[in-house]
Amino acid sequence: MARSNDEVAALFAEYADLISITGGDAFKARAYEKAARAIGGHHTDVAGLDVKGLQEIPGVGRSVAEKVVEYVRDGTVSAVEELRARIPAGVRRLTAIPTLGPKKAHVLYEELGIASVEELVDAIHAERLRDLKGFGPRTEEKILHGVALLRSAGDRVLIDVAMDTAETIVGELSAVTGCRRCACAGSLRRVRETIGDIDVLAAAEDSGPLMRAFTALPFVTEVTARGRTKTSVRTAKGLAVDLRVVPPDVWGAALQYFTGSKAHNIRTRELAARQGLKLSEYGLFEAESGERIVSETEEDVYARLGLPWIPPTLREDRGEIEAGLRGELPELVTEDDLRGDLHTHTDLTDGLAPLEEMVAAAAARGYAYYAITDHGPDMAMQRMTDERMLAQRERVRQLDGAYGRHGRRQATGGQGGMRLLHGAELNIGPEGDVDWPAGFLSGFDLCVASVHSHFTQDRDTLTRRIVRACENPHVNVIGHPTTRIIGKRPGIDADLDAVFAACARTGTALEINAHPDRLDLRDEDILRARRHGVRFAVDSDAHAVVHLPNLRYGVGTAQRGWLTADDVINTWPLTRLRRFLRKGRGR
Ligand code: DGT
Ligand code: CA
Ligand code: CA
Ligand code: ZN
Repeated sequence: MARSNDEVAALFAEYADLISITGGDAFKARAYEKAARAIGGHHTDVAGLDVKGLQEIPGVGRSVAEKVVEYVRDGTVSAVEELRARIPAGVRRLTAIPTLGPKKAHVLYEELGIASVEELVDAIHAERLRDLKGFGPRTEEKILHGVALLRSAGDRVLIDVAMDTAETIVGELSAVTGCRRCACAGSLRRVRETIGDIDVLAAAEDSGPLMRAFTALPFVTEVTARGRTKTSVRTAKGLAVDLRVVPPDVWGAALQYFTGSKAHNIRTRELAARQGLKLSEYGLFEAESGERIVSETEEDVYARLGLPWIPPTLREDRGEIEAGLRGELPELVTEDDLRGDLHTHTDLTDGLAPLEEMVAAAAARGYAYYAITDHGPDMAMQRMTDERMLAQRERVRQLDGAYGRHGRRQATGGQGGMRLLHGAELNIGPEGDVDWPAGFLSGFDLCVASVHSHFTQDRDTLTRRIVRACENPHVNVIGHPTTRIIGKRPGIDADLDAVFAACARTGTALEINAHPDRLDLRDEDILRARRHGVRFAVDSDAHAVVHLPNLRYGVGTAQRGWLTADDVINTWPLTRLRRFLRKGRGR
């Protein structure tokens, strides 16, 4: 389940918004925002810390610490409850509009009494915002665009949120007596970037105990449907979960059916029909006699249809059936194939953890190599200088090879320890230039370069800008290539095929940023890029130790883009990787 840290972080982020919405102290709001980030990224569970221990977390002062203790003890914080009581929930919903901050939400509520997204849209169309200070036609346009983004995201949640809950449920149900098998199905098993509802499948002779255990889970707040084979609930966070329980001998057919996608199932059913068979969640049947042929495992079902087992991440009817029939399914990259992470931060810039902590945690994950890529000086708020970067490089060289798989410093160093690469995340400026001149850049082992601003340039300018970055002999990876934030910011309007071609031509890899709110490149773009012969880097872009495991979502996304290990540079042995990073410039 989500650790208490995540709950506390969400609570403090809400508190910061509430302070702003109620016109409270801006400094205090910022302090809680900062505390939220620090606690969310902290590696030890705050539930186990006292006020003193909590204050050792950077950005956590006494009153923050006391609120954490109060939350862990009571499940609520009175200061937050007081503010919640003062403003309608609809006003808080306003702050979910990506283009509307809490300050503007405050003005709208105070001046016009607007207390819901619907009222806001009506007010804009009635031109009632025109008289407010700081709200021009341009703001109105931006707000409407934000509302559209919010609505297009619908009630779907990001994959990590759903995964945490789903894994807890599967864990709990697996322990129920009589449960023979239990697993996630649906879009979660296919690792889609957002999840509509969680589908859990279990196998048991008697579904009763499983259904009872399911509805009794502490975070289940509402039972929306109750039956012998299917029960649906809602969790405290508003997530919908379906549990289906089937007899053990139809496990495979049920898992195949409920994994979907719907489009994939339609194709498999057609395939069955053409062979005089009928496929359902209960098995594969002889159409005429109704006799069941197979149902126990997914492999059996696919095999009887003339197909190899198809990995769930491919089941979107994007050619997997045809490729399967021809015996040409790709051997997909897996998390085990990854030897390292090539885009990570430390507290030298906007990361939360010091270098040693990040490196120790990476080593404990069993990586063979790991790159530190803090921001360059062009992101002015990061206050990077040449001296600071070079001092970090010194420390990186000292730690190179010093950490073993146990995540601790080895006495001898070197032998078999994790290798460190010193890099940077460069900023691709409006013209496609980056932070440092070639002379300084040549000192890095690798450079990631990413767009962080000027998202709305015209298509030609954006395209030229990124192509120019690819042509820089020191740029090895284009970070989060489209810059989208799922549900919040659309990707930039560049000619991606031109970018992909430039990457292939120049030996620049495209990142698959594994952060669950980015997943950038996305699956469909990966499929396109792959046809250009581009290489990829699946990276966490970790800003804290707890972000390192996000790599799994990047791997899922890579699989959805049909990538093999050979397509992904951070599965390669270090010598091959280093050759790629030289990009033909003889370093
Ligand atoms: P979601 O929940 O919107 O993220 O997406 P899914 O794919 O999890 O969709 P969901 O929860 O409605 O259904 C789970 C799976 O059950 C779906 O992937 C395939 C199967 N399924 C559901 N309804 C149908 C249907 O009407 N026809 C077929 N062939 N399969 C269905
Ligand atoms: Ca679902
Ligand atoms: Ca469902
Ligand atoms: Zn980054």
